[in-house]
Amino acid sequence: RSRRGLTILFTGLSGAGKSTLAGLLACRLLERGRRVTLLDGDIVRTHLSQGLGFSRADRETNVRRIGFVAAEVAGAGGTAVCAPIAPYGAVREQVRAMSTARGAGFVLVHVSTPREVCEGRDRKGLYAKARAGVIPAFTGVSDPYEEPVDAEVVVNTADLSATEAVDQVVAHLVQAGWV
Ligand code: GGZ
Repeated sequence: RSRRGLTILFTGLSGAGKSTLAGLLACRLLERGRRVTLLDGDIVRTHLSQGLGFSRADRETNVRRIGFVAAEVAGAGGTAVCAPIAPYGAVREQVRAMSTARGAGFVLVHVSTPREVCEGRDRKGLYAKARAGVIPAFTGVSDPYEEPVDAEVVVNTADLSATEAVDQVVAHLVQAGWV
């Protein structure tokens, strides 16, 4: 089993399933004896990024902060599981570079659930608010999401259960020698 640190970055739209999958994956990795830090969007924006909004600059700052903490964790041999939208490819690349510069691994997981499906679910009613203009600059509606071209794993929760999606991520980690 690898003792190298590892950052796993989930990226995808609001409602795509990132938090669910990140939480399930964290449990699976804990069961396999890895030391895991979960950096979920809500927790990060409450603590690490309190006061930041959703402008391009604030999103970039938020995701870079996540990348910095993840690199610290992974650089020390731990596993950081992160689940921001992370809409910008260049910033995702910076996050990758921060971890690999510390000798840690990096795995990008694109939760590719289509916007129509996320909007159809609309568990939190955010898409409706975005359509009504109540929430401005909402990712996938009125703000960009740059589709990754460099994801190690792509999972679409429209086609897969959460368990099946996490199984695919774990299968990649096993195949790549991380667990
Ligand atoms: C996108 C927004 C917005 C806007 C509030 N655009 O589904 P959620 O609610 O729980 O997760 C979304 C979360 C996105 O924050 P992140 O830190 O992951 O974004 S980023 O990586 O771009 O910094 C959503 C909620 O915050 N939310 N306003 N305008 N999502």
